[in-house]
Amino acid sequence: MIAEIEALASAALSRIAAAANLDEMEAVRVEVLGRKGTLAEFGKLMGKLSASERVDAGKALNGAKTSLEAAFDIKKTAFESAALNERLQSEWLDLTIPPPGLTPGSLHPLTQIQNEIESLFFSMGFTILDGPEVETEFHNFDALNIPADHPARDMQDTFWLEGGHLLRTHTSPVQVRGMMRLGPPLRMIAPGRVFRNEEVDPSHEHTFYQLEGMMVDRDVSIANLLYFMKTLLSGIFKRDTTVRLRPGFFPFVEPGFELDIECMVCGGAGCPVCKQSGWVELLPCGLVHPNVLRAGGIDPAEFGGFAFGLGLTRLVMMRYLIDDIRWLQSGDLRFLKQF
Ligand code: FA5
Repeated sequence: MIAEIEALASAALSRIAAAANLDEMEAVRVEVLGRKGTLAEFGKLMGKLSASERVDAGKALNGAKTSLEAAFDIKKTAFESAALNERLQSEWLDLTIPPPGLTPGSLHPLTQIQNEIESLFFSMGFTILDGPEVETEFHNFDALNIPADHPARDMQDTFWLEGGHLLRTHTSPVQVRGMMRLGPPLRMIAPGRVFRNEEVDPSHEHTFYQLEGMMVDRDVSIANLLYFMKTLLSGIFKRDTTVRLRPGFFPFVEPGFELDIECMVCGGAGCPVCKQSGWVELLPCGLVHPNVLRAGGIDPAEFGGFAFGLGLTRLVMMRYLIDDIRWLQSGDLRFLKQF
């Protein structure tokens, strides 16, 4: 009987090894190990054996059972993990593939030009600074040589907030923060959003972008200022531009200039963007007023500087020949997709 059990076990082990799938293996299990299976039949015959034969046959039966169960378990685990792997392979999803039908977005034209100007000035040793959009009266006006009773306060219609705060009307307050934080010598630019309580028309928004620039050092002159203005314009337009420089009044510079660019939308012939004048105010600038240097903690007897306040939104209009400033904040995808 022992020999028969061993023969049965080894035949069953071979069938388990050869089974191609879980079903085939389950059939062998039921046939051999099941309640009515072959091993159970051997169990029933035990009673007919002598006591000593029963011990040996019992051991053989248990041994066969244990080794068959272990073989089943091992093979079952192998089948299950193969099935899992197959499923993982067939159901694998690449979540990084963009969904069909969606076109990728792009940077807003303003951001593109801002990035270009930032890398241009960064390459010339300028630091890029940021300032708060909600400003104090001190930084937006007083420190820029515009005291409370100064008529220049009316030049920029201000959105006033509570507690002496306001929405900054220009990026010039970042000059003051830059001087205070970094001290001289200083080369900085500060792009940012500014707000004015203005009538909106093809060239005026209530919310628009400027890019402030400032250089403070010993012996800074108008020649330095003009060099950086020219480098800025040729870097952005990559061709000759027609500009005109005229005196301009800003309390924080002395002397001050208005740098206008010939309107590129109409080629100087006159259109709604340039209010039929052929020129667009783009880049006011000048040499920093001593009072402003003092407010920034810098001694005007030792240091001088220039500053400019580029109309970034208008520059973008000139670069891409946009005939109405309102397109830029319209969120209209037909407009934005062109860039
Ligand atoms: C200023 O804001 C000064 N802070 C600029 C400055 C800085 C002068 C440093 C000297 C030294 P102004 O108000 O002119 O200046 O505005 C600067 C530029 O912003 C203008 O030339 C124009 O290009 C742009 N700008 C002004 N108002 C608007 C508006 N409502 N919509 C769009 N762009 C505007």
